[in-house]
Amino acid sequence: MKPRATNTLAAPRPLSQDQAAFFLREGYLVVEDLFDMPALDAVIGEISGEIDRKARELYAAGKLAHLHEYLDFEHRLTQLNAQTPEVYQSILAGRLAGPALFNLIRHPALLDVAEQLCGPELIASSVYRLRPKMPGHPWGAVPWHQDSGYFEPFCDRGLIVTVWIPLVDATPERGCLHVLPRLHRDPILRHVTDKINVYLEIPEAELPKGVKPVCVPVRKGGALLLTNLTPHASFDNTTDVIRWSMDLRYQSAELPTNARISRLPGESVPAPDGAQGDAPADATNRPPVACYPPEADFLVRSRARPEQILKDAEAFRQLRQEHAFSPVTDRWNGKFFVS
Ligand SMILES: O=C(O)CCC(=O)C(=O)O
Repeated sequence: MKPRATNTLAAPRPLSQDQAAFFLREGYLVVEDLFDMPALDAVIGEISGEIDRKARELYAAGKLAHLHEYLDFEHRLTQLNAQTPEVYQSILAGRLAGPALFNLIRHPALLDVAEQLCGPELIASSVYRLRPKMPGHPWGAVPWHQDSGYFEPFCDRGLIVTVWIPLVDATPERGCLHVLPRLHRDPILRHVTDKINVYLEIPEAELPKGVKPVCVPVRKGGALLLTNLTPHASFDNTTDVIRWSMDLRYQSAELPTNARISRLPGESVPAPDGAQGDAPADATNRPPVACYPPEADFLVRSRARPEQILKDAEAFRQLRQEHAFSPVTDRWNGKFFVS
């Protein structure tokens, strides 16, 4: 993957040269102590509030016998899920879009890092996910994949940075991420539907031989950065603590995006006819809409069009809710996957 040019003017440089070089060489980087605890605790409070709201709704409807209201964030959902999968499913699919989450996506320390890697016209990619990895849950383990496996082929060659943020300490026992380093400059690997029909996966036989997976624990407050072509996976959570995490993504406005922004003179959107990425044959006349069209991107930092930055939490909620669904190219002949 060709690293995108970064702004050399007054851009903040939160990553040291060694850290940035490590990321570009290895395809991943752990940044310790990126977040202040109040920012993370506000998100935890928002998620806990949503769990409580949904649990009470199901309790009132007679679908839940026990609220387990005295259990903490690290344990409550497991007990609720033992009675009904509905709370877990609503959190997973709920597209939580509250103010604390919005503020985390716009957290200045995080945007400084994203800007350093992606450039100054910074888009928050539509793809952000909340992952309560419950002990023993079959959806907890995520097979080897590259995030680009889920995105439009046009965007394979651009950089979309995944920022994986644990909301509890992510240890090997709790199922932290594993990565395959130094593969992100190679062409994308083939993906297929996984055995439980939930995720995409790289078939085991097609995983490059001789590349040793790296287990990457991350403490609460830190983050793991990945490129869109870095193969990664996570395995079982063998503890009794829910390994809560979020994954956010950032890209340059120079990549296809459905963010509501005006185009600047000379700011190019790659053509789908092979100029960038591996556009499928049937897409030659299709304009690139976004790297992930099903959901809404938005501008989070800009020097060239600061008035178009999304700053209002309610506008964020509305944007996410009202976005007209548009499918992603079915490049692996599978069904539509959302994460
Ligand atoms: O959190 C996990 O276990 C998997 C995360 C992941 O695959 C991703 O962020 O792309």
